[in-house]
Parts: sequence; C-alpha cells; structure tokens
Amino acid sequence: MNEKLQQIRENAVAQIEAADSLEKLNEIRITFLGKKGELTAIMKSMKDIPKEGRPAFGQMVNETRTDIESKMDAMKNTLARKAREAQMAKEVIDVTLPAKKSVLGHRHPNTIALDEVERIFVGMGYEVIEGPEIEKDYYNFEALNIPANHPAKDEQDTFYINKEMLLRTQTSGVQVHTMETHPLPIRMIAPGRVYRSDEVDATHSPCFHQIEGLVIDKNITFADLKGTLAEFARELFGPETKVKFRPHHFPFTEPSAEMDVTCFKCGGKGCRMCKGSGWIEILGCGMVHPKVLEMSNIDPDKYSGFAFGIGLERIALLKYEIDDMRLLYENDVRFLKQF
Ligand code: 2NM
Repeated sequence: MNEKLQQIRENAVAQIEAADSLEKLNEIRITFLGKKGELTAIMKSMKDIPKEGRPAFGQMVNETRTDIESKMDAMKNTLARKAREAQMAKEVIDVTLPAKKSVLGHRHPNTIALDEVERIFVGMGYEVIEGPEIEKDYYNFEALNIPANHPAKDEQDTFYINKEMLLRTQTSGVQVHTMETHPLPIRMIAPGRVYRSDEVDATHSPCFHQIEGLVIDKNITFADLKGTLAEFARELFGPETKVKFRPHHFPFTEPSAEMDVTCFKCGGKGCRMCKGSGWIEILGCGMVHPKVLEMSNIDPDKYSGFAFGIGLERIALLKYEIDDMRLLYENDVRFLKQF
C-alpha cells in the first residue's frame, strides 16, 4: 500500500509539474483527488486492511492528499501569473502612437442667425419665450382671427394630429398663451420650429423655424413698429440698411405690411442677390388686430400692439449667401464649417 501511495504521489507531482494550463491542472485534480479519483479509491480500500493498521494508513493517505494539494496550489499560482503576464504582454499600449484628433462640431447657420436675432431683441428689452410645437387648433388659428373656413386652415397645408390638435404652422400660439397669462406690457419674441405640408425644394421645407415678435402696451403705434424693425434691420445687416414697408394682409394684424431691406450685397443698386430690384423681403408685420387682443382678454380701447414674423432659414440663407435651403438640413460638416 505504501508503495502504491508513493507511486500515486510521484505520478501526480510529475503530471502537475508538466501542466501547462489551469484547465489541464483541473483535469489532474479530478484524476487524483476527485470523487472517482485514484486517492479516493485507495481510501475506499481501507476496509480491506487489518483494523490496527488503519489509523496509520489513513494518516499516510491524508499526507499524500495534502502534499498533492499544496503542489497543485503552487502550480495554480504559477500558471495564473503566467496567464496574466501573457495577457498583459498582448495588451501592451504603445504610448508613442500619435493620438486621434478629436473632431470639433460647429454651430449650425440657423443657430448663429437665431443667436444674433435674439441678441438684438434682448438688447431692446424683449423676453425670449418658447411654447409647444403641438398646439390646439384654437391657439394656432381661432385666437388669431383665422376662423374655421379660412383658406390658411386648409387641411392640405397643416399636419393635424386629431380634430383638435395639430403641429403648429406658426409660433403665434405662444404669443396668445403669453397674452392670456403675462402681465402687461409685453415685449417678447417666440422662436421655434413650425410645420407645414410643403414639398421640399430650394426654398421650402415641411419643418422650418420662425421668430415671431409681439409688443403690447398703452399707445403703441405703427411708428413704434417701424422704428423697432428698422433698428433690427440695421443691427442685422449693417448701419447703412434702409427699410420700406409694403401693404399686405394677415388675418391677425390690421394694418399689415411686409418689410423689405436694401440689398446688403449691392447696397440697393441691384444685383443677383436681390434679383436686380435692390430690395430684399425680410419679414411680415402689422398692428395686432383688436379682435385678437379681445379674444385674449386685453381691452383694445386701452391697449394696442404690433407683431411680426421672421423666417429664420430665410435670414440664414440670405446672411450666409446659401442658395439652397436643403443644405441647412443635411448636416454635412464640410458645409457647416464654412460659417
Ligand atoms: C407675422 C406677421 C404679422 C403675428 C401676430 C401675432 C399675434 F399673436 F400677436 F397676433 N403673432 N405674430 C404676426 C404678425 C406674424 O408673420 C409673418
């Protein structure tokens, strides 16, 4: 028996020393120490030897087991260290490699133009107020003196969500919310995304941006409108800029006008930019219709106001001389980087 144990021990040690992986080592452990292993088998044969020899035999088996286990533990540590070292060698980082350049983004022309417009109006004491893009029919049309049968409400030009809700076609709803809740006087601009069922081309998109302005106070006249918007044009396009107002029609203002500025490219002589006319149309405006004030519980006999609407993309296209609106939505950095 002693010899048998000695043989198992030597055999196990030889195999442990030859083991080249943790998996292999585990196999060896099962072969010798496992439930059906060689040492366990020997332990089971204990019943075949005389009673008085059993304690000594048991002790020898245990010593052999402990011995194999400690050899195995030592080998396990060695193999684990080697595996870690091999992994580290494989993952070595070459700190001398040139670093990847981080790509910096760029502000969108719309953002640059909006920041500029906001800066000008905030400088004149206006608040910037935003509102929901999904709006009640009442705020988008009804409260702006656009009744149910008005052509501006045409189903084909509007994205309806249901009978009552729609994607706003203008930001004027924000002005209505403000008239309903804001203490007077009001000086505000409402920038934001608006939606119309338009085909995409060089000057149209079903989703674009507006900046609408509203001033309400006692004794506000068309002269306030003209002075304010002329100053806005000079700040945006340069101090030499002149403006002119052409009569127009909007349901929510009376009187209404469109404002042109002298072409900032040719100074008014006529060029490709202004199609030879010397003037460029820039915004729509007017005195807020008394009905609109009344519907938002403002007394038109005590208060008056003016309002205007500017297309943000139009400003960006003009200011940066971009000839196709679609370029604004493609987000090609080679395009964006130019402004
Ligand atoms: C425009 C032109 C003229 C406008 C009117 C209002 C409100 F809510 F006060 F009635 N907000 N914006 C307005 C007036 C908008 O866009 C071309």
